[in-house]
Amino acid sequence: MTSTDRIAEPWGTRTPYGPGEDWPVRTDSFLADGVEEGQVDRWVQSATLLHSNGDALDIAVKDGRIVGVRGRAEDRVNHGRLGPKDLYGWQANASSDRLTRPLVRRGGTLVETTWDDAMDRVVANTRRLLAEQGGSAIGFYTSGQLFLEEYYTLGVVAHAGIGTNHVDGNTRLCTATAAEALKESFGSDGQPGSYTDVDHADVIALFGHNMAETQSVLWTRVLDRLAGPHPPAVLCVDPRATPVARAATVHLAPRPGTNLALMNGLLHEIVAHGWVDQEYVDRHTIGYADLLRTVQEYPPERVARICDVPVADLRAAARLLGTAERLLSTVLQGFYQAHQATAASVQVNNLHLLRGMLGRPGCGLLQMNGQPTAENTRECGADGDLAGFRNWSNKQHVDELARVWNVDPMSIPHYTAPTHAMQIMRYAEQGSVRMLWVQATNPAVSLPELERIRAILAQDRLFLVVQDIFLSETAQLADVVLPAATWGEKTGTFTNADRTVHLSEKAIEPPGEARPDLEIFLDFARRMDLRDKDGGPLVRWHDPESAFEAWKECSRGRPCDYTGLTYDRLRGSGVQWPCTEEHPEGTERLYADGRFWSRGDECETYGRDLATGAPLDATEYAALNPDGRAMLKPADYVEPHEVPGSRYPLQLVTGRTLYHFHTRTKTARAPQLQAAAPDVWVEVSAHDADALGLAEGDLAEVTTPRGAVRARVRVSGVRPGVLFVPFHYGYWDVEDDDGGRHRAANELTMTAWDPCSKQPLFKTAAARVRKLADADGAPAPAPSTASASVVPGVPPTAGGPAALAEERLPGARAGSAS
Ligand SMILES: Nc1nc2c(c(=O)[nH]1)N[C@H]1C(S)=C(S)[C@@H](COP(=O)(O)OP(=O)(O)OC[C@H]3O[C@@H](n4cnc5c(=O)[nH]c(N)nc54)[C@H](O)[C@@H]3O)O[C@H]1N2
Ligand SMILES: Nc1nc2c(c(=O)[nH]1)N[C@H]1C(S)=C(S)[C@@H](COP(=O)(O)OP(=O)(O)OC[C@H]3O[C@@H](n4cnc5c(=O)[nH]c(N)nc54)[C@H](O)[C@@H]3O)O[C@H]1N2
Ligand SMILES: [Mo]
Repeated sequence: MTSTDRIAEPWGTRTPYGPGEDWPVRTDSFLADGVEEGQVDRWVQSATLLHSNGDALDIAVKDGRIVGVRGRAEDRVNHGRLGPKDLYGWQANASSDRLTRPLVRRGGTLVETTWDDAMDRVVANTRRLLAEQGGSAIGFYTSGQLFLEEYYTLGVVAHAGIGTNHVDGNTRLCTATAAEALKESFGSDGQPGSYTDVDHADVIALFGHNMAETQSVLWTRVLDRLAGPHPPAVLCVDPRATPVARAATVHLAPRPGTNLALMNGLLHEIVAHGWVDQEYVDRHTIGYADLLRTVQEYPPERVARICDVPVADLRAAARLLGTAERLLSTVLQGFYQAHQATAASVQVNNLHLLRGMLGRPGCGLLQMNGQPTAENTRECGADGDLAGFRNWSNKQHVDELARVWNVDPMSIPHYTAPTHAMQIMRYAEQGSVRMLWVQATNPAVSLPELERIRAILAQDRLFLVVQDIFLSETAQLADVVLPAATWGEKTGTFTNADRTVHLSEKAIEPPGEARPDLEIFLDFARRMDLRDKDGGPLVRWHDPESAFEAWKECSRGRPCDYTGLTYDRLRGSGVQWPCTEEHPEGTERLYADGRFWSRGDECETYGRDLATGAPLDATEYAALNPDGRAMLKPADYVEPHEVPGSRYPLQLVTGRTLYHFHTRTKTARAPQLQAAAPDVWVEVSAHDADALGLAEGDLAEVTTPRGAVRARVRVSGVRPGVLFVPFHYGYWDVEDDDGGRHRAANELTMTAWDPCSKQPLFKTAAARVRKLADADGAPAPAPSTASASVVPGVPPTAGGPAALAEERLPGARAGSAS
């Protein structure tokens, strides 16, 4: 065993391997100070929850408390490895400020109450609003961080029980574009690729994805390939000097908001050089001629001007993609949180279709997920879509779902597309949504234009229910707060970005009266006395395993078929769906046979016009794609909503750092993680810092037309003309003159979204920055990852003795000293 400071060395020790070889095992663990592995009472199977990678781990339990975690060597996803958030993040569970009793607002303040009182209020308001206005008065805003069983139950309750179309998740901010891009190209959601594609690829391309910081164990796999024989070439498309960019063979740092132009330029070169797999295109796709017409307009010189990248780099990137034998691509928020999100992400699908790079080892396409369980939100229809990737505008699909739920098809709202989260907020603002039930998400920090969001959530006329584990910024605005149990305290399954399903078992009791989210939903259904069409209970299950069994029936015959899985089967390694009687081992890659879920009677959607988002109907779709092929859909580039001008001369992008998760309710309560990135910062390029008289550590103010944020200046490798602010810092943990309301990146972002996926734009806004005060002798509180200072002498981030974690390398004996 080796002890490593995993704050300083987030990816740990290299275990190099070559193409087609198995990724070696390396077992990572971190236990509370003074606890030895031999003293642990029990190890309880689970997987990581602070990103979408689904790294399997065991939770160490001693005296009824969580005392640490250890990666599961036998799991297909991580082969034992864990990242920094996984190693240290579990400490938040035991935080002394967990919510332990329900709260209700009395005379303006939140006071403790009983479950009966809290739930009675929720039920009374639901009944009153149903009587006065019907289901459209009630909205549900859920998460990508609950378990499959919870989403499925919520979906049934909200759609068939309450009968509202206003159901969405924070997945709208996260992977709505992944889902939409997959639907547009392949007819249905469902991730084509597999993480094992890293083992085989000769080119790995990351589009707007800082994998090193956001799926750090997957990046470890890439690093191990890079350290081994015949390493893959890496293409990075990101305006910042991320760790991915530093490892890249070619790094394109485009002007933010120009992804579609860039992709069209790359496809132009692929076509012009004859790098198209014409046989694949002819047999399996439609739309080639249209695509050709569009990309013809994007020669490299034009694209280089739009994106402001060197034309030679653009050509080099196209050559990598065009000559790859096994191309693995990943796409994430640099593409998804932008104004032409779906259109740009679809071009990555087009790249794989043109090159015939699907369904073979190494030829992977990962329209990534971000949150641990976002995949399940989508599958179960807790994002508003119909459960099992069913098409709300296809009567047969609605009828089928109604049969599974034993309800009248008319009781499942499907008269129009499900209301997306930003529209639910708009209805709440206008007053037609009068009750909003928020679970496991913190919109008062994570939605754009926070001043507006706070005003909406704080309205007297809106009955706000918040189900959380801490008194988040959102919970502080609630009328009723329901204390939830979380990971480690409840059982359930969840599915990662490569369709691997993991079981996470309860390890310890939740604190106080906190209850699993599933129990809260079941209790609500019982108290509401929700019934099916024969008068039986609408929700016929009573615990996680029976909920899973019910979901299996709903998934039967659909792309995300879980019928071959059981809880018992998941004790061991995770398994990739579809998993059926015919494919009991699960399915590594989708579309290996060139068959897509895109026939009119199968597809999840009839698709949209990529430019306007206008939906197609069944007839138009049938004419477009009669044989159920993959669809090559082109789109023209248009400028972002806000472009720099004289008042706001810069572009602001927001995003993440390695050590924090979202609004930090968990990671700020893990001392090693909080110390690594204790406060907000703004990244400025050396060029702009010079021009604006800013230096490392100065206090600055970033302003957009929506608001202002005060942050220390980090002079980083970000593209000139671009500012970066992490969105992790809300105000629950600051006490100052304005309650910390100058810290959140979303004070700056705008109310606007992609026309197809309805995903908000977090990555392009016009901004300016000015100095407020000189540095007080210290550098900015920013870590040395993508945010590393380019100023000499700024020390790299380290965790010290408190952050020493163990690594057990191949060949090392358990328990032996290093
Ligand atoms: N450490 C950590 N890991 C996480 C999370 C976390 O909070 N912290 N959250 C999880 C979740 S929910 C998600 S969704 C994922 C997100 O994971 P990522 O998408 O990797 O993270 P982001 O930092 O949001 O954005 C990625 C990159 O997009 C770049 N970018 C900005 N604008 C543009 C543009 O116009 N074009 C291009 N090509 N790139 C651009 C940014 O510079 C940034 O480096 O991470 C997951 N993993
Ligand atoms: N500016 C900007 N804004 C962004 C982004 C960006 O890149 N830039 N990214 C967007 C993306 S991709 C995402 S995913 C969102 C994330 O945004 P949020 O979902 O708002 O962020 P979290 O902090 O993860 O909020 C989860 C909440 O659930 C609570 N919680 C944790 N576990 C449980 C549980 O088991 N049960 C219950 N009931 N509650 C629980 C936590 O305490 C926390 O309050 O932010 C989006 N906003
Ligand atoms: Mo996300």
